[in-house]
Amino acid sequence: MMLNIPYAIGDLQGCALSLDALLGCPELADVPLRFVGDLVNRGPDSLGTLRRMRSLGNRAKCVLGNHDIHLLAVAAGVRKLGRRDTIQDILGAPDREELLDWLRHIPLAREENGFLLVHAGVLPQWSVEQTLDLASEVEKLLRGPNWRTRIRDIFGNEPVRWKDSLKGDDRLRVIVNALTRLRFCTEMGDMEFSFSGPPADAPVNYLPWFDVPGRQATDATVVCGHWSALGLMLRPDVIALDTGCVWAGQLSAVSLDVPKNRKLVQVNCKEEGLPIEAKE
Ligand SMILES: [Mn+2]
Repeated sequence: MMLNIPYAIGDLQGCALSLDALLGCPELADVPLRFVGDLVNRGPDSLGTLRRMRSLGNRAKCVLGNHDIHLLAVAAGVRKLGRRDTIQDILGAPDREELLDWLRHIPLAREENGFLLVHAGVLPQWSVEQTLDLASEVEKLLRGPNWRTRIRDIFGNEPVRWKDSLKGDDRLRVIVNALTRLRFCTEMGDMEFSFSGPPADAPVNYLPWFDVPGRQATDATVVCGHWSALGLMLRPDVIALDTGCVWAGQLSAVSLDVPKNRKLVQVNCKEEGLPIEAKE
């Protein structure tokens, strides 16, 4: 029997109809599925998306995105709903607690066959091994008995620079921010969170995290989403998959194979009435 190669899928953000359409493509029949996070928010059906994801069982494996962690924090009562949030349906659902428990057990990084999945990025100082170890420090907090109070402490933009000697909440905040929010950093790895535009418009002295010279985690291909203004990027060392489905773009899937054999499958957004290219 042929082993099916997994497909990695970009940011869903509550676009359940687009997920249905993508999973209906013949190339994706019976293949393992890997999701780069931001399953919920901004789109019209966050609840339906989470229920579908959970029902995929072991066929689908994910990493957490910033919107997924925001949902957990709102549910825990430590963050307020934003004006543009569309996660209220989950908060009021009869199966809310099962969905939240399922969500908070999803890791922030996964390694599989030479691919490293994260939602946003990997700091230039981090190896693949260190990235997985650091992710597990946050996973422990989210899976722990006090997650509802502790999750408050992993929000915030500071500190912007990683040091191995960081301790406590500062340490966890840098880990969460790199893995779930990073787009641009300096050559020293200082992170920037205010600008979400394309690489060509990078703020002075900042560059995309994956273009920092001497980046350590190059023995795996990093697979990520989070950056719709970057869009689809297929390089030997990085696969970026956020093609702005929730901004009336596409939902994209790429087979996790050697570069020359990678297959791309895309569906146009199936959701009605979404703002076009209102990128964030
Ligand atoms: Mn994101």
